[in-house]
Amino acid sequence: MADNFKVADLGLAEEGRLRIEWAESRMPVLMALREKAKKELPLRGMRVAGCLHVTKETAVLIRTIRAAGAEVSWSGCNPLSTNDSTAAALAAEGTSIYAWHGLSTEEFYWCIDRTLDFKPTLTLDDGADLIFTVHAKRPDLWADVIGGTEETTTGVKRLRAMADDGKLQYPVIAVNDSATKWDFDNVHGTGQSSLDGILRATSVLIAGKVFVVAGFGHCGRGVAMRARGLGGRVIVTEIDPVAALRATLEGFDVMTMEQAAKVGDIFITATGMRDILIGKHFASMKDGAVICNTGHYDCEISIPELEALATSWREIRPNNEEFRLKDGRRIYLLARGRLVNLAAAEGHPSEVMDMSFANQFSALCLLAKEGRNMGKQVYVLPPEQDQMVAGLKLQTMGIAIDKLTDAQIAYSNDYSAGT
Ligand code: XFA
Repeated sequence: MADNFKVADLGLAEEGRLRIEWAESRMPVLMALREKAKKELPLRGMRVAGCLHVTKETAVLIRTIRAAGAEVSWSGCNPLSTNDSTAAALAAEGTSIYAWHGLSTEEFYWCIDRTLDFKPTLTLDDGADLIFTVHAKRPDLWADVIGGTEETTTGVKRLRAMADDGKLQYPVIAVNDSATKWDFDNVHGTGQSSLDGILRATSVLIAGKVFVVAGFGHCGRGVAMRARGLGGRVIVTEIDPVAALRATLEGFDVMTMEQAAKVGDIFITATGMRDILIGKHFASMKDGAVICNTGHYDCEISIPELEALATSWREIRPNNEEFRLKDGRRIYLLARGRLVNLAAAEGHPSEVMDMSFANQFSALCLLAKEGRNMGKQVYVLPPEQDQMVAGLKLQTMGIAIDKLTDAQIAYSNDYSAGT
């Protein structure tokens, strides 16, 4: 076989193909863009290097990029997110892919280097590792790269800092900042997958339980909505008065964590801040309380303080650890305080990735067409792009919406009518 890939086991390709086909059946927007691209070949002649989680959903994106006429070289952006059967299926169908589950830091950079040897004209990132490598180690590639895209908030933040310092060598589109990406990702992706993780790790009934959500940002709001939908009695804790008022007017009980700690059955942190659940909270929780995190880091729950209070510990089920306190009360910690939706479930559903990746694909097409005329800055996709993605999603769901009439458009543009 060709030497343009390195994966764990090519024998897993058939299993991988089935996974990818299942995802394709859940990702109608990307599939519609693929059908159109097969005819128009918007990426003809492009060489796309990607560094993004090798999942079945990413495979649907890769197949779409290739169908649009580009050659592709890929590596994973996280050592633990690579699905080996997906990687095998991609290698077997001719994608130059360097990814396997559990690779070391050294191997991670080796894989990135291989995708850059392919001399890309476009780069696609999740966390900006590929762009950073191009900038730090491969000045020889700068002239050929037309542009890049970035999937995450963290990556976009770093790239904006680079652009501000005048260090960015080519235009980058912040796919993260499209409404049809982060809004649906955070609210609906995190909302459902977090409940999914809690259910897989505990199999408890949510109905009737007091369900405490720390943080009412997009993620917390998604979790609170889904917990309520399953019949939970949902409490929200916040530090921001506006978010707290929003939660209150949406009908949630708002109180301090100190108050909530005494009454909660299930706690989930979604704040992006440290020390949300700490010793004094554990000390007042009810027997049997379940605690978990779906925020950005694994420091939202203070595990050292929980361990300090516990007299014994055991793993009672996968992703579910029982801590017994001195007075006999038990607290159940899910997924060691890491993201419960990744560790105990399967992350965002394919339907959510469909929208993110439709934006990724459109951003690549825009760069292929216009990138040479764009400055060395961080750009966001225009609002029409969000409307196109949302419109396609609705269409594939069989949902029609109204259009403004000419008279209505004239009315909305008419400022002579006064108040
Ligand atoms: C793994 C993703 C990360 C998987 C893959 C396999 C499984 C679960 C790690 C990831 C991200 Cl850091 O994919 C998840 Cl069994 N995703 C994105 C994702 N989430 N992210 C929830 O699913 C968004 C995010 C996160 C975690 C933003 C900021 C910080 C952390 C890639 C992906 N997911 C779909 C997987 N469906 C099987 O393709």
